[in-house]
Amino acid sequence: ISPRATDRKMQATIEKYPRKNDVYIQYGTAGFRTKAELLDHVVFRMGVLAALRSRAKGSMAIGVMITASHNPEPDNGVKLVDPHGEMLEVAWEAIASRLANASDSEFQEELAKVAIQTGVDVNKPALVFIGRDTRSSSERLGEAAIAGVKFYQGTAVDHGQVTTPMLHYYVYAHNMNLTPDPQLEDSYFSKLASSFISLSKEITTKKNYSPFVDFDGANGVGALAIEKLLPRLGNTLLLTVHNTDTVTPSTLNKECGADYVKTHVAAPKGFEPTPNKRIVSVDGDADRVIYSYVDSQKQFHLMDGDHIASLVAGYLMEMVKDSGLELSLGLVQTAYANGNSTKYITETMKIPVAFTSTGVKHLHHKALEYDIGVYFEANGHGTVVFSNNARNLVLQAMNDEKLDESKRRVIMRLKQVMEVINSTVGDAISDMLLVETVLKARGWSMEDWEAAYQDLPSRLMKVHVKDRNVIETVDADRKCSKPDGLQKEIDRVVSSYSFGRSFVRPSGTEDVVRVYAEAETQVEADKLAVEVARVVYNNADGVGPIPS
Ligand code: G16
Repeated sequence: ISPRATDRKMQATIEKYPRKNDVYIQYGTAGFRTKAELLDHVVFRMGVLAALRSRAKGSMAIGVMITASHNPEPDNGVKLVDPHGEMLEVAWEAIASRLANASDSEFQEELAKVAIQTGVDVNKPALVFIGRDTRSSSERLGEAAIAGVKFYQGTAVDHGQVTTPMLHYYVYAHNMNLTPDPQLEDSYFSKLASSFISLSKEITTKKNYSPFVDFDGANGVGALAIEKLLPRLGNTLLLTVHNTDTVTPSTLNKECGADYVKTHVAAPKGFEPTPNKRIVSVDGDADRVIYSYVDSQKQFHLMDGDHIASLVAGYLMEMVKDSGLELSLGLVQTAYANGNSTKYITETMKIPVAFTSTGVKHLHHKALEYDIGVYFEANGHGTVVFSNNARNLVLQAMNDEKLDESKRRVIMRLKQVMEVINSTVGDAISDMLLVETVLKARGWSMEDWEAAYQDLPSRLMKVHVKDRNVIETVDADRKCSKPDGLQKEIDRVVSSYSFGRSFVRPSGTEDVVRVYAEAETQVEADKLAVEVARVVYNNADGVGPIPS
């Protein structure tokens, strides 16, 4: 295809996926996300862009994932996966937005400009992997993505219903020649299961650890994936799987799943929790995980991403010390991290914490600055990344015949832990296996884990406004720079609460402004959240009922 050519046949294909309205859509926190019926042209164009990106990356595979993750079923979304399984390079997000917002008649010209600007060789082959969640609109949108890839003369490989992290892994494994394409699924599950089983065999301390877990699949693709993993785990982890209805559209993420459990601070519906038994909830595309349990007094306990981060970082830190390896370890959080978690991690565990804006792409990037970078958003999205230096030192040490036996054992375990982790992106299933490994190694029950530190009471709220983009933030989302005067008002409100902290930011995935508040008691945290939500409502053209 000549990038300058405008062709009638091509125009006819473009018009099969017409841009139905002129509302601007932006590549946000996790790609494009909105009502599914508004997305056909966006997904088609992202198929085109993925083929272009593949050419720009020497014909390596690029991923296109159709999902709206934690959002309600009528929504959908699309995000691109770069060659090493990472999120799309930030500079290309603007290109994606440009193509998505071009009118039908301008699209070919805009595409030609992008091809010239990025200097792609349009004669090179292009390969795009497509994956989708279980939403009723996802199959149709998947076809639109395939049509987009073909439009730009690329090869589309449809991987069907997969979790987001599975697609990230497939892209990485293909480009790294780790496994032949027909075995990608098998390789993903075998890698997780075999490393988890090896770790489980080695760890003998059991004490208060029990292998029985209730798994909440959010009625989404995570429920399908876990069914494939289960037979491979034998009796190392005894999961009872709930919320597996991937056929009835209205059930997805409805009163269950990681986002529901974290936001409502409540057990998922769909089954009766057994007292003190661990509940593992994943979200609609299984890239987030939240632990919880209900005690014998029917009191609910939440173990969110902050707790997972401290558990995992503490274990890794101990291994680094015991191994004698010179490796830097740090943790990355966002403004949503509970104040007490940050205090515990920095003051008690003595692990440095860095802050970034919301969005795993920001955290991932920051985590790469350490040899071992642990990052988790409070909502359960996160993983651990290892530098080349860390990987090399571990491999060298394993082959060092003079190494003391106890150190060798620690290093072997560290290597297996690296294997169980999906470092390309947050992966609920891999994260669960990691948490289970640490709990087993520590011999901990949920109560033991929870005893590490106590969360400050907090509350999350959503405020509906006319245009959420009037709110702009700085300082890793912790301060509001626009509209004028809003931050001053928030500071005034917060100053009258003991241990009060609050911030607001426009969501990148939903049409709302998010409000976070924490304070000394739950009553105060709730009150503070409502007060700040009203400040937002009044200063940023709130719509609908006044927050209460
Ligand atoms: C996505 C992002 C996360 C982010 C979440 C909420 O998650 O990948 O990093 O925390 O959206 O973002 P926002 O507050 O901007 O709406 P998911 O699981 O929905 O893809």
